[in-house]
Amino acid sequence: ATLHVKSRCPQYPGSKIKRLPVPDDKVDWSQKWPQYNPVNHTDPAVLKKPVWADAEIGVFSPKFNTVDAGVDRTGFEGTYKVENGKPLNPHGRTGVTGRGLLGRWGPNHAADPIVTRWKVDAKGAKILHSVSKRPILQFVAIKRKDCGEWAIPGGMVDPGEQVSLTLQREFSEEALNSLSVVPAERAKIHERINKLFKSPGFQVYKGYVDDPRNTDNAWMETVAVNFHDESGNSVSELPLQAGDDAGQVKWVDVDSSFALYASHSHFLELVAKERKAHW
Ligand code: RP5
Ligand code: MG
Ligand code: MG
Repeated sequence: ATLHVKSRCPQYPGSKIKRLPVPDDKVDWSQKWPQYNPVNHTDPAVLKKPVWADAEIGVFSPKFNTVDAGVDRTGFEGTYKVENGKPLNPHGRTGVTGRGLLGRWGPNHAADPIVTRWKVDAKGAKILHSVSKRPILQFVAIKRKDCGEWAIPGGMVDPGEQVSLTLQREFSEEALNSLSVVPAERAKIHERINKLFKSPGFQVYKGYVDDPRNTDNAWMETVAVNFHDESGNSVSELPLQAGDDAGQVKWVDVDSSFALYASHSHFLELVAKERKAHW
């Protein structure tokens, strides 16, 4: 696995907190660092104990590496260590302890729907990239309100929720603004995209996400799934409208030079390879 980088970003998001800088050779927990003294930070919004957040360790001792009271605390990359009652980030040090902006101790599970189509000309013919000579994929991207970065319209899996539902729900909320329409409209959106999301999709990735919110004790994990509109007549015909934690939404050409949030660029690279598209 590659070293996490965004999980060591100097400025912790949504705060004035600066992470303790962790050099590459000290990321792995197996490297001795007796003086390691990270900053402890849990966002006030998390400490307020909203439904999506755990309580502080001490008053609360969840069972890690298992499904505990409906909350999936298993890691996608195997058993993670727990030290002094707190789970340890399986990808190593981040320079911050506590949960930061994340609600759960240990893994915080998300799902990322990667909706794609081919870039076509006015006659409907695939456009080939001038350099790679490969057809160009486009995917639905949202601009995150929290950091202004472009991203896949993903979101957290609710306790007990099927990942297939999270994928469709988050796409509807963030890229189609389903939360802001009357129930009858929502049902229509649901009906229109059901067909695309009913297909099993291509599972692109399942594991750790190098997310800037990660800490030594809390981190993001995701299942990224590609839903491809081959003929360009299903989702492609729906009007995109940003909603919930998305500020903007648009079709973006899949290309290695387009910067994306967390490890999302890596997921798109896997999609491009699979579909023999330009990268
Ligand atoms: C990333 O955070 C995941 O890949 C997913 O896209 C996202 C989920 O968090 P929210 O969008 O709910 O903030 O790590
Ligand atoms: Mg969301
Ligand atoms: Mg989201």
